[in-house]
Amino acid sequence: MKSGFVALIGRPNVGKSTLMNTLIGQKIAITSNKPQTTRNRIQTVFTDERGQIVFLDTPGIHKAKNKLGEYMVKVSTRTLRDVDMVLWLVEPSTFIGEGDEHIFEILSSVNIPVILAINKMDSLKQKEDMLEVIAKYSSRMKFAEVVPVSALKGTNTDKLLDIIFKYLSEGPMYYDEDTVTDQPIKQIAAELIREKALRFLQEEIPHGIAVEIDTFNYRDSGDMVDIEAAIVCEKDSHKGIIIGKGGSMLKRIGTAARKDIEGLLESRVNLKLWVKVRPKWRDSDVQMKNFGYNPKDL
Ligand SMILES: Nc1nc2c(ncn2[C@@H]2O[C@H](COP(=O)(O)OP(=O)(O)O)[C@@H](O)[C@H]2O)c(=O)[nH]1
Ligand SMILES: [Mg+2]
Repeated sequence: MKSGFVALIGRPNVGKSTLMNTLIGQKIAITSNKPQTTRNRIQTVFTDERGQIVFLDTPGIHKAKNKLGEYMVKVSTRTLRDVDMVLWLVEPSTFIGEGDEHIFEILSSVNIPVILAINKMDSLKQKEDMLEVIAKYSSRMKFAEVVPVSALKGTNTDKLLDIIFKYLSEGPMYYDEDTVTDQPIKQIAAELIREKALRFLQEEIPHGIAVEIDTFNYRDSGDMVDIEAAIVCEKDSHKGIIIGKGGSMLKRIGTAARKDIEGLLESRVNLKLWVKVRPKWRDSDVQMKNFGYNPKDL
């Protein structure tokens, strides 16, 4: 059996979390069209007769604007120290921006295979354009393989799994075959709530949001889980927007999150949401730790 740890890296919003979910066939990491959706390292496990791949989804590598941002970049770069392979995701464009230049720099000092996945191939009309993108990146460094994929449509993702197994060595099973993630279920539930807030809210508000689960109780009857959670934001004005007119926004977030959490828990869910203000929590060590973003854990 083959096994190993594979880090997914790339700029925010290239589709790392979407690809990881597609590869393991289950939604564990939340995704959105807002950059910096993923904040922590999320580990998921793929097991079949060939062996086991442990994927590490990371926050995107970007220019940090606050302590939370610094923490996120550190998560991404530290992850590279403990893995057997890197899966670098880029967009199908021949323009290589500052963010990807920075990743070239980071990768120049790693001695493990790097697979380049050019994601969002569904967004390209011309096949020739993809060949140009491949040529552009390949001229810059030696990749183990370069493969165009669509995380959203599932194109070439089986091929990508084949390629990953090809470059892994024989090794032990790190998790039993039923394990899909190291994330506690309570944390996935909190993330699903944050995902809905990210999706429904405009622009700068989502970045200052965290979700705290206050209650998580399975009823004795076994057919209902009671969850109370707080959406934490940085300003009173944001609180008003999150609640919405007559509570409409909070209701929308709650309804969508409840449906997803019911799917996750395979049970009915009674979800109560609150909104709390914690000014500048993204620059507070104590608050960050409170929400599970602890630099000491890295
Ligand atoms: N068209 C297209 N969009 C994609 C694809 N993969 C991801 N996306 C979208 O890109 C956005 C960012 O995805 P996400 O996985 O959160 O990116 P991350 O920040 O790198 O983890 C979301 O809106 C996804 O739906 C793809 O293969 N094709
Ligand atoms: Mg992500």
